[in-house]
Amino acid sequence: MNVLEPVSANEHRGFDEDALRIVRTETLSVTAPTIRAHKLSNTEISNKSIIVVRVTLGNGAVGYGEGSTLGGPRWAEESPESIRAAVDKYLAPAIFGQPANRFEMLGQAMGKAATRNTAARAAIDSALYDAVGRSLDLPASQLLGGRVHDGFEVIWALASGDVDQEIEEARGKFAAREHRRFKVKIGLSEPRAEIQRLARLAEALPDCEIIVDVNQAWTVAQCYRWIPALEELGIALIEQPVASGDRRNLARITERSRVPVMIDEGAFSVGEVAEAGADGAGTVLSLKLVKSGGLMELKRAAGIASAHGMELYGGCLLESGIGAAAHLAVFSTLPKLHWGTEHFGPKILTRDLVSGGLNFGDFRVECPTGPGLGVIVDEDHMLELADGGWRSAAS
Ligand code: MUC
Ligand code: MG
Repeated sequence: MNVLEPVSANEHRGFDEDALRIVRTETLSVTAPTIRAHKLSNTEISNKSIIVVRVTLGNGAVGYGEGSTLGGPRWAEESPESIRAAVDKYLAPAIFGQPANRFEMLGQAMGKAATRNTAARAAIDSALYDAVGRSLDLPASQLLGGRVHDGFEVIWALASGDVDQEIEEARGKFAAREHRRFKVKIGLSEPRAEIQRLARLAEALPDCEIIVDVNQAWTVAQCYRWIPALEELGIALIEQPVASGDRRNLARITERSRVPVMIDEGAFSVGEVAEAGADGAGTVLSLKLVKSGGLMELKRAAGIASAHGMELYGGCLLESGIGAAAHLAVFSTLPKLHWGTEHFGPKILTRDLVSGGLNFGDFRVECPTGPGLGVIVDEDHMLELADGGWRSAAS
């Protein structure tokens, strides 16, 4: 079907839903090395574990999705092993044989088959949008409401913990016009030492914006004591300072802080986002597929947060180009993404899993415009990094 050919009044082309039925779902476990150690308050990685999902439709179209984790089941409950098991054993069988274009219906079926397991569900959902988009010759963003934005300013994370290395890295990124906004991962050592590290960074990077991610490492008392110092340094945003389950205290901290506070690990489901919004637990929400469990659901989370007056931030979990493209498809359709995005993941890998379709430059990442997720997946490279080959899910 040529979508550019005009259709006369009353003519109905439709499309063959039968051809879009899911005939196969496979998983591949990939370990992709990173260019340097990436340290968070609760984990450190030098290799990124990724579960790639490949869905094949009756018409032969293939779509890819990515299940992301950081350091096993540490950033959240899911691990590469649990994602693969959930896809193979529960999620893929729940949607086998169904028309892949019924995204909402399949999302419901997956939600019934597995509670939470949002990274696994998002990986399949991304693959469905990719395969259906390729079948209809439409970008996934078109299936999500159509593009509002062509690209976004992209943030880079400084996370080696070695301030001299971080200054050199950031200066290099700035000079190359790749990044001028930096997220510093803190909570690695005592707050006083972190403030000194941040002061060095702020002094060395006068034309850059700095935000911090505490990844739940601070107590409420530490927040009260040290957030004023962050404010003095001109830090633009504080991400998830306290434990994810402690939304009440996050609300108290948000109320007291003059620096905006972002909720990340503390709000996964739309219900949690609604509660955070109603309680004032953060004035910014980090949007992530691993939290929402699907592309449309991510869009819903954005809508609910916006209705509560929260600003939106395009979060990541260091996804490769596959996962980054899935996020950008959604982000591109949002009325506003106030803080831009941090999808630097493809560039922290020594080599991305995609060989084309995703372009970075001039401090921005452009949203892919090709069919499906719009990226060219490098299967050969993925297989080189894979632990075994593709595994077929139960049907
Ligand atoms: C997180 O908590 O935001 C995203 C970027 C990064 O450096 O860590 C992740 C996880
Ligand atoms: Mg975070």
